Amino acid sequence: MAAEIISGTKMAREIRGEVARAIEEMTAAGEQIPGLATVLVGEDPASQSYVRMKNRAAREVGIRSRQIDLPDDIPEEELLGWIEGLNADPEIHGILVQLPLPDHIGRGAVLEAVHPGKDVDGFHPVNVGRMAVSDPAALVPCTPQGVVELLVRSGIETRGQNAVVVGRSNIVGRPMGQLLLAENPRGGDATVTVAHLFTRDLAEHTRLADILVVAAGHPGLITADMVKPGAVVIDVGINRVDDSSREKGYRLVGDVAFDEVREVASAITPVPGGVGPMTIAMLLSNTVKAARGLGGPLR
Ligand code: NAD
Ligand code: L34
Repeated sequence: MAAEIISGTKMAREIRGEVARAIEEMTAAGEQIPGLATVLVGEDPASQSYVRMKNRAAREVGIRSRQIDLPDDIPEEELLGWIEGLNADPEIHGILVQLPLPDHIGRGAVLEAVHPGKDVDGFHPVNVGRMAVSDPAALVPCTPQGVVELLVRSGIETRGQNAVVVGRSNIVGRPMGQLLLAENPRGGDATVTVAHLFTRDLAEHTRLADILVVAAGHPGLITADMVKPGAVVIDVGINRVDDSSREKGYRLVGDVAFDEVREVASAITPVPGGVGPMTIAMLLSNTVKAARGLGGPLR
């Protein structure tokens, strides 16, 4: 049995249409046009490309977006000054500081400097805490929120299912586990295991998964023998592997050995075209939520 391939590209397009309509309604009602600021420190090519895609997607749905490019050697204090300026700017409702940051900059200090009501990445401790207690005012990190949307809109039941998340980062794995665990019939109510680098026997856990979400950053980590027949497999990983047959010299692959796992799973997301586009769609949706004053203490 070959798995159904869940298209994140197609679903993200639908969500972007919904966001565009919501913005039309807001502006027709005389509300403010949502504004997003993306902050990019340094010149990492992957980060540049993601930030460019985010700004383009924002403009396409009618969000006013502003990209702030800062040099790699910017002092932390100066970066914090930029964030303070954006916090105070009434035209900016969402602020995103692209990660990773250079080593000399304290990531915690930067993420805490963003006003929680403008924190469209959901990385501020206030939003992390709000999400942990299922407060509807939480701004929720885009990637795990995108995975929940993928599951729900594909009609995949999470309630009572065994969900296994591979990876425990603050950006993906940990919030993913919390969303699946939340008391929520919409993408929650699962029995959750979060595995990581120190998990003794990874396959022992993944084989129990009805829903397997993989965010490890390790190409080919999940092979067919690690997947229960009929499981739903969501591949968050984005890895560049050398490929001289491509113009760019590389291609993108996930963390799942796609060709073999699709033979045992009931549904699977591809890379590219899976979770990535959903991350961007959720950023747009979070920006509208923030502009409506529904996120954090601005509510
Ligand atoms: P990270 O490096 O911060 O975290 C990786 C996690 O995986 C860690 O918790 C680690 O313990 C675990 N891990 C690593 N190797 C493992 C192994 N062999 N067995 C078990 N656990 C292991 O990375 P991240 O920021 O969470 O990103 C993970 C992957 O997802 C990367 O490929 C990244 O590019 C991708 N990503 C994709 C999107 C998207 O929108 N699709 C968004 C963010 C990250
Ligand atoms: N602050 N930093 C912050 N927020 C984030 O949410 C991110 N991330 C990760 C890196 N740093 C961040 C992203 O947005 C990774 N990430 C991301 C977003 C989108 C895509 C990939 C990663 C994406 O759309 N990927 C496309 C392929 C794009 C290509 O061809 O290069 C896909 O189809 O998967």
